[in-house]
Amino acid sequence: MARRENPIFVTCLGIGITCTAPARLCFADTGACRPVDCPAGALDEAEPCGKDTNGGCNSNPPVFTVAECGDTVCGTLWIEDVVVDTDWFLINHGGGILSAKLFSQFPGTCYIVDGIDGCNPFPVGDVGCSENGANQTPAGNIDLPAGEYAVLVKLPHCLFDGIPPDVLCGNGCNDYRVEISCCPWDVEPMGGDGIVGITDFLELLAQWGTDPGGPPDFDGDGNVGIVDFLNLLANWGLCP
Ligand SMILES: [Ca+2]
Ligand SMILES: [Ca+2]
Ligand SMILES: [Ca+2]
Ligand SMILES: [Ca+2]
Repeated sequence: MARRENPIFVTCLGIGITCTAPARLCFADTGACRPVDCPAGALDEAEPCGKDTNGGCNSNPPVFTVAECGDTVCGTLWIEDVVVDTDWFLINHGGGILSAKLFSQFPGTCYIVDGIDGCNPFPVGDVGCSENGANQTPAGNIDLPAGEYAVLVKLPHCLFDGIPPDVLCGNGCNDYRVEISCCPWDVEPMGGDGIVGITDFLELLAQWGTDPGGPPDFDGDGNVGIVDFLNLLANWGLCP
């Protein structure tokens, strides 16, 4: 259980991170949170709102929800009084690209975390951001050696500055979905189908010349172009 005033990964990991998420809840802007779809076959976080049974390196002893590449996980995140929920999904990664895409009702952040063995955690790759039910930036998207990593979902540090809005359970703004992928070229259909093929190529064409803030801008240069096309071609076929 992480305490708001000194939670290991709530303060440390958030410092210096700029998400476009406003420092208040989405429903403060719109009057209602946009729903987040949870597709059939998704993994349930198996942690009721108000509990923290997968607090990872914020818990003693550390405790994780086990997930794997290709999993979509549906869960909730909450704050109450001085306690904040952090959700840690343990991935036994076979090596290669690892990324996670968060879709949350609240302004949320997502990280690929290394140093899980012994719990000296540090983030690797890009910081993922999400709000109003939409993904802004995928987390990680980085080539990693085989080993244990965690996908961490938490509220951004900006929520702890000024007046912290309580993401109380039952306010209808707690839901999220996180898509864990070791195959960023598999962008279509949503969540991937395990194959890099023609539909993924068509999606790349549809986004040609744009900056989607993630795949299919595979090299992260802020533009979908020829390098991304060659990247996709090089990974044509079944996902690893
Ligand atoms: Ca949770
Ligand atoms: Ca948790
Ligand atoms: Ca595909
Ligand atoms: Ca690019």
